[in-house]
This record gives sequence, C-alpha cells and structure tokens, in this order.
Amino acid sequence: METGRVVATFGKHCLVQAEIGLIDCVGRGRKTDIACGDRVELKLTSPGNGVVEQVQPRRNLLYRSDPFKTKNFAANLDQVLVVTAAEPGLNEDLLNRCLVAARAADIPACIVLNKADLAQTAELHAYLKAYEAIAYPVILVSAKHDVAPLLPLLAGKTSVLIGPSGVGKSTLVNALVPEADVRTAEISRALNAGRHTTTHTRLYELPQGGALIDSPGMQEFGLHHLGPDDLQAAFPEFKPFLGRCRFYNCRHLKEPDCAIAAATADGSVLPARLKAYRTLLAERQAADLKRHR
Ligand SMILES: Nc1nc2c(ncn2[C@@H]2O[C@H](COP(=O)(O)OP(=O)(O)OP(=O)(O)O)[C@@H](O)[C@H]2O)c(=O)[nH]1
Ligand SMILES: [Mg+2]
Ligand SMILES: [Zn+2]
Repeated sequence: METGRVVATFGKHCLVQAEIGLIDCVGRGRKTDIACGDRVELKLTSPGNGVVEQVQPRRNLLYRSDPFKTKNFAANLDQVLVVTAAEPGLNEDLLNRCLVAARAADIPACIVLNKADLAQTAELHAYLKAYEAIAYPVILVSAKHDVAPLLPLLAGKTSVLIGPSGVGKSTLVNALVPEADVRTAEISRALNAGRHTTTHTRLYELPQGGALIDSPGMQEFGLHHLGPDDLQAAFPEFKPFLGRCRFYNCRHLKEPDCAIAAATADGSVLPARLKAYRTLLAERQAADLKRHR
C-alpha cells in the first residue's frame, strides 16, 4: 500500500503524487468522491497505475453544489484565492459565492485582483476596498509583470485559485511555478467571452514550499448545501446586527424593521452582499420547495 497526495482529478481518474512517483489512479467503488489535495492510500495494479483504496480524513473541503450533485474544488486547504480582473470585469455575484463557499468551509479567503497593468484596474481596486473592510484582503498583482505581492502569502501553504474564466488563474500559476507550463489562451474577443482553457483541477508544488491549485473557470456556482443559518453565518459583517431585527426568526428578506436591511441602507453593509445573501437563500428555498412537492 502506498500513500500520496492527489495532484489532479479528471473524470473517474486522478493523479496521485506518491513517493515512488506519479500514479494514475481510479477510485474504488461506484462513488468517486476524490478531490485535488486529498491524501489517499492506493494499491498499485501495474507500474504507474493504481486504485485509491481510501481517502484520509480531510481538514476541509471546498465545493459547490446544485440540487442534484456536488462538485469538489479541492481539499486540505490553507486558503482560497478568489481571482478577479478588470478584464473580463468583476462578476460580483460569483465573487460573493466564492467567498461564501470558503467561509462556510471555514477556510480563510483573499481576493486577488489580477491585471494591475490595465488602466481600468484602479477603479475596481478602489471598489474592492469595501471587501477589505469586511474581512477579505485584496492583493493587487499582474501575472504578466509582477507577482511578488503573492509570495509571502503563498509560502508554505496550500492555496487554491478560483474564479471565472479569463481572469488569469493559469497565468498566475505559470508566473509562480516555473515548470508549470499551463496552457493559457487569449480571451476570445470575437465571442466577447473568456475561453475555458483550464479543463481540470491541478496542484503544483511551489518552489518556495507550499502548493498552488489551479481550477477551471466557472460560471455557475450553486451553494445548495447551505441552509438559512449557514448562509447567514457566512456573511461575517452581518454579525453585529443579528438578533436586532423585529422578528427573532427574521430571514432579512422583506420583513419590517430588519436590522440587516437598515444596516445596508445606512452604508454599514454593502448592498451587493445583502443581494448575494438573498439570492442564495431564494435558490435554496426554491430547491427545498421542489423537493417537498
Ligand atoms: N494584461 C494582462 N493580461 C493578463 C494578465 N494575466 C493574464 N492575462 C491574460 O488573460 C487571459 C486569460 O488568462 P488565463 O490565465 O488563461 O485565465 P484563467 O483564469 O486561467 O481562465 P480559465 O482557465 O478559462 O479559467 C490571457 O489572455 C492572459 O494572457 C495580466 O496580469 N495582465
Ligand atoms: Mg486557466
Ligand atoms: Zn432581519
């Protein structure tokens, strides 16, 4: 029996970095619930091939979910780096889904604002100060020119890069891991949309110690596994106002004398955050209704 760390997942297969080398593995049984970053025990079936016999208990797991299935990003993480950029532009709904997923999994998160070399970045940087005020540090970098601000943050830690297509996650990996040689592509201007160049999650060892995980850009990010209490708790800035609504069981939707709504009106809570909370709660409630019908 060998042990190792999962460094890539694709379909039913995963690549495991074991002491004897890289092993192409399949999971045992029907359910292949293996995530990048998992520590596993495997049995060799032929040189270079094996079967994962067991996944060791995880410290944490970052994942998203729709009503029917869950999709793993990565496991055993020290931090989540949510990447954004002025080109293709801030997707604030997605940003918040990423931050909520990380908070719910109890993993610290930061925002990486990439493409510092673009003129439009300054305005976005100023806007993101509101997120810094909540609890999410913003690190301004240019994958093409200077990634030094990320180095102290990454050293010795396991980090995952998540975010929509085209923000430069793989370009960041290429800048930070000299031998990564990740395939990147120009944004397809003709389609006015980012091309999904990364197709599977992959872990790279950092030269200065630690690991960096690249993930495919996502458009959808369901969080159906989070119930009303989980959701509320995943917005740390709500905390000072909880228990101050007129109704003890206020869900902060349309109830009168809602302390969260009041805090949003007076500028203490960012409107986009309350909106994200309400959207996520509505999605969950719609799914619950369907299930009970
Ligand atoms: N100007 C500028 N362009 C950048 C920078 N970083 C990345 N890009 C460009 O942004 C585009 C998308 O970069 P990728 O690294 O492929 O983006 P990604 O986030 O990995 O995208 P997916 O794999 O589809 O999720 C490419 O054309 C890169 O050259 C940067 O710092 N400045
Ligand atoms: Mg990529
Ligand atoms: Zn309320």
